[in-house]
Amino acid sequence: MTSIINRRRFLIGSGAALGAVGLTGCDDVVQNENVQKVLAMAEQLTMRSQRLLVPQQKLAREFTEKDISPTFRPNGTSQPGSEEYAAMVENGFSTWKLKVDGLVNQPMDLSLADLKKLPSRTQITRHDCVEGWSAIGKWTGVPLGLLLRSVGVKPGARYVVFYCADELEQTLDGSGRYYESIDLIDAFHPQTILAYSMNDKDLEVAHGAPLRLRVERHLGYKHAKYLMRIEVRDKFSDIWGGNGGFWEDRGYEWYAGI
Ligand SMILES: Nc1nc2c(c(=O)[nH]1)N[C@H]1C(S)=C(S)[C@@H](COP(=O)(O)O)O[C@H]1N2
Ligand SMILES: [Mo]
Repeated sequence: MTSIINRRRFLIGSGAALGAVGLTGCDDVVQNENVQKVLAMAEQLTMRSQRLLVPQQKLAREFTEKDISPTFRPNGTSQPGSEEYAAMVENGFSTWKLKVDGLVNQPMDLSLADLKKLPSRTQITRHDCVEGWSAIGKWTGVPLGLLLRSVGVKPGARYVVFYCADELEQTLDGSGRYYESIDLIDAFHPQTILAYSMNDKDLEVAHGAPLRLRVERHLGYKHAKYLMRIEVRDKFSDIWGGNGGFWEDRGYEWYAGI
């Protein structure tokens, strides 16, 4: 057990360091504050370099088209309640932007159209909810590692925090808003994607439109829906309950590996 944890720590360290090294050749581009240039840069990054960055990561099992579940039940929030979200549904998410900030060299706001221009990955995987149900779905989206290397992860970064549009619990201080976090190992895992499509269609509201996380070697609650912001951080102990996620603040394990 100890050796697994140590190896994980070691990989987190080297992942961040390599991320920073990978950046140096592209400084000119990231200084430019031009989303299009960063997108172009992302396109040059290949899955091969991603594999070199964090080698030896086990893949979650992938299935075939015929395995796709005829019904995939929505869970947790199936319709965020805010007026802001309703307005975005109304305009087809044309005003939605994903904020990417924190310990990155080039913070930015990306539209859905921007994200769809990036290289994508499609995977058919099984979603396992801790409540005891599973379903197989087909997901398409942007590999998170590719996005992170495009914006450039700063040394000292260890986690990626995902902020969502929905409040699962109504509170006065806003602590009922859904959020999640993963470490850089999982962030750079080849099957960790920001999915905008499910079963060959635009992601439905019930499943997290316009963008949700797929982090395939983890239980369902890590797969944050309704993404609004991604923040790269050195810790998460200073966010809300300090445990790294909505359900983690209510007693669930932070590391929900399967
Ligand atoms: N923003 C947000 N993300 C969320 C949840 C939620 O309530 N809000 N529920 C989680 C849980 S417990 C599960 S099992 C999955 C369900 O995904 P689905 O609705 O596509 O089935 O989303 C996860 N991500
Ligand atoms: Mo779940």
